[in-house]
Amino acid sequence: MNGNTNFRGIFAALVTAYTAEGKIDLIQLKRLVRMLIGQGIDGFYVTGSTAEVFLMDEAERFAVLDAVLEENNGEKAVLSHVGAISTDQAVRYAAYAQRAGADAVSAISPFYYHFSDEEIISYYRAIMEETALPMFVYNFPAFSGFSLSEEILARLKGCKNLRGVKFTSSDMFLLERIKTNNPELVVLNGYDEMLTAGLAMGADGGVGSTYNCMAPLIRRIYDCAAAGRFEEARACQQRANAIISCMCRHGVFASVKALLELQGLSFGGCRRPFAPLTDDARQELFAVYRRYMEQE
Ligand code: MN9
Repeated sequence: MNGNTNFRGIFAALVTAYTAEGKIDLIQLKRLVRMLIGQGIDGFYVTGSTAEVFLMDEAERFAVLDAVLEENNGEKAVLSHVGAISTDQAVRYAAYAQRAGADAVSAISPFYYHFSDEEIISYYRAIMEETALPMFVYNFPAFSGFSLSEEILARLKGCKNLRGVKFTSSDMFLLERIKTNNPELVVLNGYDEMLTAGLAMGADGGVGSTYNCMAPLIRRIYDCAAAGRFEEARACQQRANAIISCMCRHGVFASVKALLELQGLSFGGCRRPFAPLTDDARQELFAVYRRYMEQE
């Protein structure tokens, strides 16, 4: 462990780099980690949705985590996403993250089969009881089909390593209720386009895919909000959202990777069935990005 256990601030949900042959490119990934540290990121969220984790095999998952930990070298907090559809797999991934030296784990709820609340609670309990790392429950109803509630969270609080929630939902009322009623938990905002709103409602920071390619602007949003300067935070958010809106239209992860090209990194596209970006999309993204990031 790095000893980076504050977990507040802005965490890049790292994208995955591929070589021309479709293998994971750990050299480019490490370059991104180094670049983001230089741009003032507070930490990394590794092998999450943004990393296309469900299109990766187990060995790749572990190799990505190892590479990030190696490059990070204890400088920033590293949260390792260990979620899976199987409790046993998630426990195994969490055990690996602990051995490898991650600072915390996070897990999406098991999906696809519409597991009951009881089954989902037992999944989280198993991960927390069978590994020692702090846990961030990943609430992402739009993709997982499961929505965290205050009641379920209260039941998970019986586990001493529950540390917080990665909250990817636009239900700002629920975000506020969770933080206000559980001030000891760290709440990390998940939709980048709503970061200012999340921070205004009490979030301690954010995790985001778009942070990979616009960390300086996200840093300003966070710093302004932390200083209570919400007008300025909102102005930065409006610029970020002009870019995010274009990214959402063309596919967020492929767009992040294309925009990293502007910073000299070569990440390739996304794995199938994600579609490649068209040339028109790429040109539009570059133009919007240059227009709204140039003031940074
Ligand atoms: O980590 C990300 N969610 C996903 C959170 O990747 C599914 C967000 O950063 C979104 O990509 C972003 C765009 O909607 O807010």
